[in-house]
Amino acid sequence: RDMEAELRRAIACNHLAMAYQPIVNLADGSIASFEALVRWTHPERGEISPGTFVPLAEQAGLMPELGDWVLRRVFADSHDFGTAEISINLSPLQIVARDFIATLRRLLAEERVDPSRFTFEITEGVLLDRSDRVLGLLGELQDMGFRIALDDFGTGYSSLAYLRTFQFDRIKVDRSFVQGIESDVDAQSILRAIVALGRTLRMKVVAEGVETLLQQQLVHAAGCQYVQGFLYWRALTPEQVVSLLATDR
Ligand code: G
Ligand code: G
Ligand code: MN
Ligand code: NA
Repeated sequence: RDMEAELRRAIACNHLAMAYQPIVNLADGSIASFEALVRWTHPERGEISPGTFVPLAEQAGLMPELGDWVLRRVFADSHDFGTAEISINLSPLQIVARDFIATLRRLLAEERVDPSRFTFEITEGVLLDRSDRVLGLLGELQDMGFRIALDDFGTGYSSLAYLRTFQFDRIKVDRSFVQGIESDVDAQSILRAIVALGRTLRMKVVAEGVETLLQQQLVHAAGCQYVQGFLYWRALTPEQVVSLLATDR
């Protein structure tokens, strides 16, 4: 379709950019890491949401190209971010592509970055078939030094089962839990239980979508140490990240 050709062109012509949303450590208010989020500014139509064009890229078979573009861009940007840690979203279709690991190794060598600075965020979709191949690939990423986070935790129908399938380094609690927390006492209990679960299974727990001070207080009371949301920061340009890091430390 029309949009598909335009996305192809956007990838080729660098009409895409990465934005970086800080993840905050509630213990001291410092920035723990950043989540890399892809942005598309169309010359006529303006900002197009990745919520729209990532699924489009997946349907059109463009995910390997888009995903490779994101990896290279983030690795390149990371040189200006000191030693800051960065999370990168991976599409299931990107991981299972034939040459994903080979491409990743090539990009690592070309951009000369240290894998231990990067966490890959994956959604449950990637584990749906629980194939040995996918688990093997995730293990291979960990062996290379990357960390793996389970994104949108709690929204799928077998989130807990996946924790037995793979040793994740982090879980990101979906924002629907945080946004219910003021009006729903059970939501706080659920968050508290997830934090305890994370601790027992040696994972860091990040709460997403914190928008109000009350939500922060309830999330903190539930024992959660890492938060992300519009209360703190929206996604920043690479230039904004550089100046933020210069003043944060
Ligand atoms: O940034 P925003 O909240 O609009 O993102 C919407 C959705 O797009 C989220 O689910 C997010 O995970 C996804 N997304 C954003 N950037 C990337 C990316 O670089 N790669 C992939 N695969 N998904 C992304
Ligand atoms: O699916 P994923 O967790 O990767 O989604 C990340 C998306 O969440 C980003 O597009 C980002 O813009 C969005 N986001 C980040 N903080 C908040 C928030 O506080 N509220 C809402 N509604 N969305 C947020
Ligand atoms: Mn994410
Ligand atoms: Na999420």
